Amino acid sequence: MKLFRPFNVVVDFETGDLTPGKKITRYLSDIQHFFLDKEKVKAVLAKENPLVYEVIYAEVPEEAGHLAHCTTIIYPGKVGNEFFFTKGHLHEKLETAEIYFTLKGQGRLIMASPDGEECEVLEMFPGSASYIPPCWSHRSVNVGGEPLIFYCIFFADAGHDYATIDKTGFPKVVLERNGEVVVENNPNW
Ligand code: S6P
Ligand code: ZN
Repeated sequence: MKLFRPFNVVVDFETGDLTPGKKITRYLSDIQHFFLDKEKVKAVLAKENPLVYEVIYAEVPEEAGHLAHCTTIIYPGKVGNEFFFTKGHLHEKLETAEIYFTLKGQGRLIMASPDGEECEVLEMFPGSASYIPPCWSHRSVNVGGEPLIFYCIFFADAGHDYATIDKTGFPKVVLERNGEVVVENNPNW
């Protein structure tokens, strides 16, 4: 049996950098179809294409038994009154759970059952360890004025199903109203 060697990565709690790691970037154009206000999205994109979030993965084989881990950095921003968020997904292996440990910033974690009948929204804040049980889709939202940074641990063979969320979005949206963070039903659900 070939042994996989133990290794460290180093996480910078201030910037979310994870070293050594592999970074992916998501710009507004990558997630534009999820935002409620299509005109506002168009107006922003006509001027710039802001970086919405980055994910930095430790390099672990995508095989059963391994634990994948990464940081996510969601930059502060809104389209209209809707806060920046991640695409969101289900795990292809539905029965795999995940943990998000928040290092910096303020957020909301929207989770839904596969049929969307059940939906829960947890607060994310420095020190919160949010448990995403098996079968819940998940999207995180930055509701603050600084980057939201969290560290995720999940089964390395979980896989990511983005297609379902692409079609449906999430049952709830997180908006700013009169300076307050509010969670409302998604009018397009
Ligand atoms: C992976 C885990 C996170 C997300 C990341 C970006 O299972 O839930 O690492 O991948 O927060 O979100 P998304 O929806 O673009 O993958
Ligand atoms: Zn996940």
